[in-house]
Amino acid sequence: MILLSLLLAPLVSWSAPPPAPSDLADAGGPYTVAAEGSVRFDASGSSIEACSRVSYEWDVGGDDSIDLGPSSAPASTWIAAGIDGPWSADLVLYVSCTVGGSISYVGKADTELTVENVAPVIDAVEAETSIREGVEAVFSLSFSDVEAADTHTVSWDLGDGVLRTGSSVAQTYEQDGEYTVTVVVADDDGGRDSRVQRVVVDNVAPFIEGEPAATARVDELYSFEPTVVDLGVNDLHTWSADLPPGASLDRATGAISWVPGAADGGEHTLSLTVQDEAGASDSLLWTVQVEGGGDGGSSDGGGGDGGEGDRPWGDGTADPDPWDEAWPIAGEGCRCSAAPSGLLLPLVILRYARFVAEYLRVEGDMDYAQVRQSESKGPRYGEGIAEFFGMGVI
Ligand SMILES: [Ca+2]
Ligand SMILES: [Ca+2]
Ligand SMILES: [Ca+2]
Ligand SMILES: [Ca+2]
Repeated sequence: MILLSLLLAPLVSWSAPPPAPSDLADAGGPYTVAAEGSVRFDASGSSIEACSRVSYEWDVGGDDSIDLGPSSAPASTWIAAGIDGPWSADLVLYVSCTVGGSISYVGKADTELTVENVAPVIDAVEAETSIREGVEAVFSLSFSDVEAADTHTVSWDLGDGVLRTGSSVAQTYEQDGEYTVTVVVADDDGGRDSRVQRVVVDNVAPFIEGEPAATARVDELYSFEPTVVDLGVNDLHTWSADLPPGASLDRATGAISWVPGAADGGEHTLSLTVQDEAGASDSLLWTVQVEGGGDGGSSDGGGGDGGEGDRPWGDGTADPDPWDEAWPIAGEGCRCSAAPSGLLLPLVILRYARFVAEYLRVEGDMDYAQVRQSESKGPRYGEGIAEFFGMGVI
């Protein structure tokens, strides 16, 4: 033993003392990185001064499987690919130190590595550019999340008390007005994104249903009880009329009653107008021939609401297609027939024929009013509707 010490003494005096393995490795950290993000592991705090050659290796998860290295550089970049945050694990650093020709030491150090969940991101919210009361509109959301393993829920507050879930939802606003729509997408780890948008819902004009009789008899009751169709649920309506003397209007229902006297014989022009709360209106203008009196042939020519100048085709000629003109844009005249009285009956027949034809085409659960709006009349009162998402976040 003494002899061996004497033999080694010259060698020890020529080399620096090797570092103790417990002081060799310094893993830095702890480290935190977002899912799919990158992080730089830094072992530059290791005590390698006495090493002639150094090698660094990193084991993510501490499972004895090397994920980075070996490398001669103390720092290495690691990407949290394919990991569903939140997730955490041990990060183990191995430092191999060579001293001189063949004497090596391996140091080991631990730290903590955390991969955080990444919130989803809303890419776009889409809806029809024009939304009308009583008409179904579809809202849809597109979003992204870097973590493929995450699941998501999409929640909508449509601003009228209606809540829905799903990437695409259907909504029917019962009334015109402005609504604030809030959509939230959330992942299963608590990450979320939201967007708030203003929606402008346009009013739809009411429409008078019913066909008044074209003839009346002296001393007999002539009556007409219209109904009003309005896609705006609970829209309140007001009625007005231009009637012969003696005729009366029920302003709550639009019902007209009249008992012509002997002096009322001949042709009379009547008009009836209904208006909703937003000021959109519909009018009927028709003639009644009073028979049975001795004073036939007179015409009071009472004129309709706004006069013929307001009519879409108010030049005294027959409307080429009275059905298509039947839904005026709010404030743009009336649905009135300016045709000569001899053409009135054919126009009435034509209108009813179109009515029946349209009704028979109804499919599914769409009601008559919806079909008329969506297929026949929709574009006519769809103007002035604000853009939906072009208005930006509020
Ligand atoms: Ca996640
Ligand atoms: Ca996520
Ligand atoms: Ca309305
Ligand atoms: Ca309305």
